[in-house]
Amino acid sequence: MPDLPDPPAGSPVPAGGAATPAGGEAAGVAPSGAPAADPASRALADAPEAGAFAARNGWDRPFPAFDDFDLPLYVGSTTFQKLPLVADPAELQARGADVAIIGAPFDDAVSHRPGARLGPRAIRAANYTTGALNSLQLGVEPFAWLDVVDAGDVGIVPAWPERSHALIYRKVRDVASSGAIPIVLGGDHSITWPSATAVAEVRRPGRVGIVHFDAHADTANEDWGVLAGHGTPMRRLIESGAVLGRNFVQVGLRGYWPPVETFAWMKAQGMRWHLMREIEERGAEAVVADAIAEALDGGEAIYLSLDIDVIDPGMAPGTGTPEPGGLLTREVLRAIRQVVGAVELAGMDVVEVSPPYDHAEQTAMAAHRAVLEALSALAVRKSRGGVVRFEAARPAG
Ligand SMILES: [Mn+2]
Repeated sequence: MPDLPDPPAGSPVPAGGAATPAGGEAAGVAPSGAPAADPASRALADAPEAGAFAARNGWDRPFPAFDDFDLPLYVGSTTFQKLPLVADPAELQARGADVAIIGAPFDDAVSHRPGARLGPRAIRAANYTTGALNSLQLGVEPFAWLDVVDAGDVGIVPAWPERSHALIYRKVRDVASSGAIPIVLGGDHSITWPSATAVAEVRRPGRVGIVHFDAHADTANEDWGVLAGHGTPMRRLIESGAVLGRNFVQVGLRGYWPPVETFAWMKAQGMRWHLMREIEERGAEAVVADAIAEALDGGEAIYLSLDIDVIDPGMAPGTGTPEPGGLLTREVLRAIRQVVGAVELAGMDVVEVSPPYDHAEQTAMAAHRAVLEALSALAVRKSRGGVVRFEAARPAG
């Protein structure tokens, strides 16, 4: 905190402690209503000069001003870390930003608890530090190296999933086409279908691998007959040709879903997955290292999809389909540093944060830090002369 400047000479803090309210009893008002003759009088005229009370109470001191960027996160602008809002694709293109945060406040496709539509706003607000952040784990100030902006939310309306998915696809494509890395805040996991499709289309279909952290495979053919549920996006990505099955790697699966026939389909696509049991036995770091190699087996860059329910619900309860027995928050944050530090990141999403089921913002904070860990790892890459932006990007259109 900056030091307050010294108060001006003759600081008008009332002598003798608390001020007596003006006009109060025994305030020394002359019977005629004329100004009191006594210089110590606390009385004011009926129409005091502007600022008279400020001077009396000490509110005319030259207090410091702060940029919005440095103010607390609960004050002022509601963008991610109070970063500049750059929603216009042409402006984004001209600016040449490294990363753009996008909100996808959509949860019409959930199978159980709703609420993830409120995720982007909660994630953006879930921090107590602002300004020039300093990553202690990576020893880098992410915003000193990266130009990060907030591209705003997709203009979603409720109960129109086809429109929502189309608009998510368009906005992510606009951002990716500008060369900036899109980091999308969900929203339920169905948003990964349009989001990763857009990134793969800009980068080159079939050349983007996916590392997908989740308790669930999300590779069902349909949820109660619906093809675009939050249990189906990974199958749509592979079926449509946006992503190859052999470059699609899942980490953290556990629980009692999906059924055996779905795993048979996944195997037939060449997909690879790492159960929670394997992480328990080998440790997260070794498993994530394998996942990176598998996703890059033919891929050039990686799209990272983080379903917050990969974290144990004891640490991340604010989610729609909680599955006990998951990763620790610290393991997930380390895994993100590991992935982003090792590969070219093409895009990322953080999904399934449902604030109504959260406690003490712990799930929103985990999601927020997941984004910061990715940004910090990108900053390390750039500080070492590495590539962050996608320079071969084609113009939006
Ligand atoms: Mn999921």
